[in-house]
Amino acid sequence: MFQFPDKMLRVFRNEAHQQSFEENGFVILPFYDEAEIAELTALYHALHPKDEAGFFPSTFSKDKNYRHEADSKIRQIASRSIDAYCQDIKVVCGSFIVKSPGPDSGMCVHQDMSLVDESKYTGINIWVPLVDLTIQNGAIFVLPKSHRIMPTYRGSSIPEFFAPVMDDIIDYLQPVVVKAGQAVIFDQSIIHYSPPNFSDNIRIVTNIYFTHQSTEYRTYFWDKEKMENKIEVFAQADDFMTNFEQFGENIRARPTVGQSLGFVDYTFPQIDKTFLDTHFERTKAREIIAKAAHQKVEAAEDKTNTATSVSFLDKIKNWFN
Ligand SMILES: O=C(O)CCC(=O)C(=O)O
Ligand SMILES: [Fe+2]
Repeated sequence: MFQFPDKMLRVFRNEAHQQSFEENGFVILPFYDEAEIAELTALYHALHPKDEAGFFPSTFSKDKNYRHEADSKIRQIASRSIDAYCQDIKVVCGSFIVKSPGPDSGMCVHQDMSLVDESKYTGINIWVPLVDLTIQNGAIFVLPKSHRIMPTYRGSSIPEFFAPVMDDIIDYLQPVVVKAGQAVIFDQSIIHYSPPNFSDNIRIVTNIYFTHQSTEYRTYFWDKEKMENKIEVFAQADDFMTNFEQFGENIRARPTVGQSLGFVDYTFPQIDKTFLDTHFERTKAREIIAKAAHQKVEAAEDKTNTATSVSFLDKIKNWFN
């Protein structure tokens, strides 16, 4: 097992931004102006004329042109604010994350996969909606300060330390309801959750991944059968996120790209309900999310039921059972 560094290497020019980020695991800052929002929205529709159902990040797309164009244009447009806020960093991936209306567009309680050696470095997302967020249309929920409760190696093959309390965590989350163009800049190890989009419109977000200038990409893989208490470490190229092809299907398989650096010990930590209660404040997150879903149900019931709204309604109802 590793320890987090005593002091995070600095990435924000402004000391208050750095402190807030280190303490809470995220910071909210103005990011895109109106022209940039319009340009990025047009870019999304031009690159991806046919929306998919559910939750669809461009990094999962089989359309390489979409992935690459999104990556380069988003980085280019975001550079104004990134240069203003950040220092000593490298930006490695820009992407769109879109949630279509419908009950399948949620993303469960999770931490993002590890992409750096977190004993020294920090992987950071700049997550910016291109529409004003509401609880209904796809706000993100975070567990403040959870980025430092447990050093972990993360990847689809590795069990999460909070797996036994995955559902209970909802009762401690805080909604982050930002306006179009405002960034939620968060540590990839913070626990977060994104409920389904219960509105009638798609929710487009740009997500930009960055880390410290000198950091190399790392990914982590657990072969349960072969190595009970060890994790295999892989060095990956900087364009890993933009090119990786295993996100869609065989995400749990050993990476077919990158270079194995050998094995590290891992204790597979786990927490329970008492741990949650001791470390975090209870919130009304569950109630707020349920209310947003029920508003959708009521609105659909008010309408003369079209086929679409009926099936959407049934799915939302199932989502709560
Ligand atoms: O876009 C969202 O609402 C959440 C995205 C997210 O957490 C992820 O893609 O890992
Ligand atoms: Fe995430």
